[in-house]
Parts: sequence; structure tokens; C-alpha cells
Amino acid sequence: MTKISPMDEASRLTLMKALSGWDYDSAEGALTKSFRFKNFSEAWAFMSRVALLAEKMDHHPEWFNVYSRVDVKLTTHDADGVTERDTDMAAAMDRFAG
Ligand code: H2B
Repeated sequence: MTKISPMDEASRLTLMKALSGWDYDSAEGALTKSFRFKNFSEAWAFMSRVALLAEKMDHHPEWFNVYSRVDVKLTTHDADGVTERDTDMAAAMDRFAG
């Protein structure tokens, strides 16, 4: 697998300003957010929309779901860190959860 470079910190901070409620986990090199929905059905609807986009983008979130909560971690394996694929995916998730 060809390695790519993670985004530099200044770019990450700039792109993260356009997102809402995302944190940067420096140990993991990942963006994280915990989404809360009304119930399991709403959480699953969100996950279904994200899953279709993830296949289209060939970029897949790590996530953990319990009832109405979806904890998400976004990182680019090929870069061992955050790239624009992650900030793009984060922005889409914010829209879907909107
Ligand atoms: N998802 C994420 N989050 N990071 C990747 O680097 C990645 C992926 N790479 N989904 C894709 C699949 C790669 O493994 C396949 C072979 O294209």
C-alpha cells in the first residue's frame, strides 16, 4: 500500500473550524466525535447513510454504537493520521446528523 502524508497541523486546524464538535486525538492521529440521536432508529439511519458514502469514498469510519449514541473515529490508515478524506467525511457526517 502506498503511504501518503497526513495533513499538517495548520491545515487540520483550519479545516476543523468548519466542523462542529470534532476533537483531534493526537495519540491516535484521528478525528473523534460522539453523535447523539433520539433513539436507535435515528442512529442507525445515520449510520446507513454514512455507510453508503463510505463505500463510495472508499473511506471507512471506525465507530461504536450503543442505542442512540454513535462514537466515531476518523483516520487515514495509509497516512497514519488525518487527511482531507477524514475532514471531508466528518463534514458529511455533520450534514447527515444535521
Ligand atoms: N478507510 C480509512 N479510514 N482509511 C484508509 O486508509 C482506507 C479506508 N483505505 N478504507 C481503504 C479502505 C483501503 O484499505 C482500500 C484497499 O482501498
